[in-house]
Amino acid sequence: MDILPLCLLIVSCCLLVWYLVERNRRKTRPMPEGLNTDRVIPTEQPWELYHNNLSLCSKKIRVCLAELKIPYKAHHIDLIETGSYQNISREFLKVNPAALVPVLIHNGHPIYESHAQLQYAAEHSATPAALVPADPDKKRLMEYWVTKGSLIGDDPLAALEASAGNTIPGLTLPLFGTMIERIPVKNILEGLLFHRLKERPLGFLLFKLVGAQRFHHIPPIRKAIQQSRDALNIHLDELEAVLAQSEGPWITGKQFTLADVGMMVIFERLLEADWIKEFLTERRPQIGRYWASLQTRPSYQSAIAEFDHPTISRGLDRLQTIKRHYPAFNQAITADPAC
Ligand SMILES: N[C@@H](CCC(=O)N[C@@H](CS)C(=O)NCC(=O)O)C(=O)O
Repeated sequence: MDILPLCLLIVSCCLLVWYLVERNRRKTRPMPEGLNTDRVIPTEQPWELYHNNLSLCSKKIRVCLAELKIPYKAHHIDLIETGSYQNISREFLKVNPAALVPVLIHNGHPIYESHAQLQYAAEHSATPAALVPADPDKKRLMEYWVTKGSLIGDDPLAALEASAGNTIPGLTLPLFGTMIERIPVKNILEGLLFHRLKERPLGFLLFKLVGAQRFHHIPPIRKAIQQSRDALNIHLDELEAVLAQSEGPWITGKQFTLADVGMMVIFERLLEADWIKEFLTERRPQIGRYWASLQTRPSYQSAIAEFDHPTISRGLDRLQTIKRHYPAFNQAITADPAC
C-alpha cells in the first residue's frame, strides 16, 4: 500500500476516535427548569452566576440580583457571538448540560431557566416583597408580563405570539451577523461538532460565509426577522395599553417588579441591535416614558451598562455602517413578510 493513503487512513481514524471520545465527554441534554437539588456545583459563595455580557437572559438575572442587592460571584462564559463556544466546554457542561446561560447557583445547587431564576431569587432574598406585589391582581399582572418577557423553548420562532422575549433572537440576527464577522470559522465548527442545537452554529456559519451585508437575501432569515418584528409590534401595543391604565411609572403601578426587569432587557436589546427607533415611535408615548424611567434605575447602570463587551459595540457600529451603505438591507428587514 502507498504511504500517502495509509497516512490519510491513520489520521482519519485518529480524528474519528478523538471525536467519539470528545463527544462522549461533552454530552448535552435539556435540563429541568428551577432548582436542581440533585446537582452539586463547587462554589465559593452562597450565590454564583454563570452568565454572558450580551445574553438577554443573563442581563435579566443580573438586573434582578442588583435590584435585590444580592452579592454574587460572576463567571463570564463566552458564547460564539462574543468569541468562542465556552458554553459547550467540558467544564461548563458540568454546570449546565443544556449548554445555556444563565445558570444561577444557590448554596451549590443550580437553578435553570432565567424566568425561574427571577422568581427563585426574589423568594430567597432578604427582602422577598421587594420585586413582587402583595396585591393578588397586581401579582397576576406581574406574572403575565414575566412570562411575556421570557425566552421560551429551544426554538423561539415557534412561539412568537406567546412572548415578547421570543421575538428577540430573530431581531438580533442582524447584530449576530456583524458580531460573527471577526470570529474564526474554526470556533463555529466546534459548535457544529458538539452543540446540542445544531441549527444555531449552522446559522452562524451561514452568516459568516454569506457576509452580514448579504444575509438578508436568504429567505428564511428575512422571514424570521420580519415575523419577529411584527409579533413584537403586537406585544408592544399591548404594553402601551397596560401602561396607559397603570398609575405608573411601572407595569403594575408604583412598585418596580420582576415584570419590569424582563422588559428592561428587551428594550436594551432593541437599543443595542439598532431597532429602538423602529419600535419607540410617537404612537407609543407611554413606552417612551417607561423606557426612559427604566434607564434611570441604578440596576440598569450596574447590571447592563457596565457589562459592555467589545464585540457588541463593534457589531453595532458595523451594523449601522451596513445600513448606511446598503439601503436594500434596511428595506429587506423592515418590509412585509410577503416581500
Ligand atoms: N429559556 C432559557 C434560554 C437560555 C438561552 O437560550 N440562553 C442563550 C443566551 S440568551 C444561550 O446560552 N445561547 C448559547 C447557545 O445557544 O450556544 C432561559 O430563559 O434561561
